[in-house]
This record gives sequence, C-alpha cells and structure tokens, in this order.
Amino acid sequence: MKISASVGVSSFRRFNVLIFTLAAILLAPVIPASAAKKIILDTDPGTDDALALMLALNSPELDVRAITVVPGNVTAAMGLDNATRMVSLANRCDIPIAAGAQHPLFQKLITAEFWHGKNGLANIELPASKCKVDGRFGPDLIIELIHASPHDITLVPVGPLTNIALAVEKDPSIVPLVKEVILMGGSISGGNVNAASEANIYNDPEAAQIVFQAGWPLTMVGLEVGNKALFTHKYLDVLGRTHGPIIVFIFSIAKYLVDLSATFGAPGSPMYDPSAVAVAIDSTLVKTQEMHVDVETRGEFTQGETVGNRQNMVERNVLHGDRYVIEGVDKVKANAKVCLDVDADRFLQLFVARIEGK
Ligand SMILES: [Ca+2]
Repeated sequence: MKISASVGVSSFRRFNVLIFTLAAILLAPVIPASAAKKIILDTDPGTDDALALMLALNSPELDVRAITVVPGNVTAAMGLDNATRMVSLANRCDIPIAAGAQHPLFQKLITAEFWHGKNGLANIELPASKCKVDGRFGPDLIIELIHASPHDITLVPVGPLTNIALAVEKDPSIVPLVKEVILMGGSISGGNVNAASEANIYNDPEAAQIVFQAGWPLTMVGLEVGNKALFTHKYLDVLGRTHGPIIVFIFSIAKYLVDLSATFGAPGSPMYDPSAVAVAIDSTLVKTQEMHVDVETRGEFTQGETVGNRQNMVERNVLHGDRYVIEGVDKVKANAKVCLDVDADRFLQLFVARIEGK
C-alpha cells in the first residue's frame, strides 16, 4: 500500500510537470497583453518614425496605448495624416491617434523634407486611412492615460518634446505616475543638425529642458546609439526576401534611407527613432551611465545641446572681494540614464525579425 501510494504521488507529480512543461512550451512566444509594457508613442512621422512605429506595433513586449503626433520632421497636419495611414496599414485602428501641439513652445518649426521626402515618408504614397483621428488633444490624452494606468505607462517620445512638456506643464501630477520615459534625442558627443545638437532637442530645446528636469525616470537614447546602429544593405537584403504590406513599406523606407546615406558616403542609415523603441523592448541592448543632463537653450553655437555632467558634480565658487575662490565641489543629482553604447547587430536583427513578423 505504502509503495503504491508513493508511486501514485510520483506519477501525479510527473503528470503535473509534463502539463506545466507543455503549457510553458505552448505559451512561450505569447506575451499576454497584461504583461506587455504599456507605451505611448509620441512621434513626428517621419521616415525613421515609420520604422519605430512598425517595430512597436510588431513587438509583443509592447502594448501601444496611444500615438500622439508632434510637429518636427513634417508639419503637425502632415504628421497626423502619415500616422493615421501607417496605423491603418497595420490594421490597428483600435489605437487612438491624436493631434497635439502645432508648433514648438517658443522656436519656429523646422521641417525636414530634405531628409524624409516631400511627404515625410520617403515619397511613398500609402492608401488613405481607414482609421479615424481621436478628438482629444495629444497632451490631454497623455495625461488621461497616465491617470488611468498609474505607474504603468512608459512614454516613448521620438520627436521634439513639445507634447510631453505641455502635458507636464498642464498636469505636473503625472510625473510620479509615469513608469519611465525612454526618449530618442540628444547627444553628448556632437550633433547631427550642427556641431552640437541633435534634431529632436534642437527643434524644441525649451520643451526638452522641461522634460529632462521633470523628475521622472528618463533614458536618453541619443546619437551615441543611432549613429552606431547603421541599417545597411545586409539588412535590406534580408527584408527584401519577405513580402507583405508592412514589410514592403518598411523595405521602401529603409532603401530610401540607405540610398540617401550613400550620397553622403555613409555605409548605412542611422537607426534613430527605432532605437528608443528597441530600448523599451529590451534595455540590455544598451549600456548607460547615470548623469545630470541640462538642455542648452541660449548658446550661440550650442542651442539644443544636451549637456551631460559625467562627474555629477560642480565646483563651488564663492566670491571673495574681486574674485571667486573654489571652496569645494557640490554634487548634482543624475536625472537621466544616458545610453553610451549599443549592441548594434542584436538591435538590427531584432528590428528586421520583428518587421518580418518573427
Ligand atoms: Ca522622429
């Protein structure tokens, strides 16, 4: 009796183990929606925005709760049209798409058809959208969604930071309720619009300074990542082997960017906006350093530069008569994880696999 009972228990355990193993195998590739990271993508579409958007929509780790549009690469109106067409192409009209700011906080808008094509999407004409625009104002929608899912929303801005700054200014109570901010923008090693500044920050430096100083967990995915992760013919060839509306669209965008880079003698196109989405999917793709970042809003040559304090300290200079005397150093608190390096090949392979639907 004793033996048979023990055999029975052990068979039961083996059966349980088998069931759990089978369940684990069957469920492994599927990430339940509740476990996926809820993100709001704030975007100025934009060719690399298109890559970022499709990467986000094709990644089970992410649950895109809204897309808010900001002027930058193109005007607000064109960006909204591009966003709705892309979301329609992806058959995701369930995601709210909202218009936001119509211009930067203080600066005049600078659009970038020069880099992104006349329509912002490499001159590719997508079919008219089946999706409707959400009537809410983008920053209001951001505020509403954060309050609806406290501590659970990750903001992923991949354009100028106007909408995010407007949301913070209107309702600062969202700051401690945001899970984190993972933004594409900035650089601590030189710019891409001029010697000092990266385009997203340059387009609205005052907004960027508000976002960096807000006090929430913030990861800066800047030029140190995008410039290292070049989309080359190698990856284009892989994408070209598969078919489907999204793949053909992304292939055409990527080909336009690779060809454009070639005219400047570059071997590939920097993957700027998708890099922030990739970090939201898998933060182990990048190496970061915590530092205090300020945005230069007035410099003659450095307006829009993200100034990272690598030592997180400043000298304390005290006025003695007609001069200052250094009396010590004061610590400054880090406000950003700044990405310094990326596993470029792993990022690009992830991108291509997701666009292929793998
Ligand atoms: Ca962008």
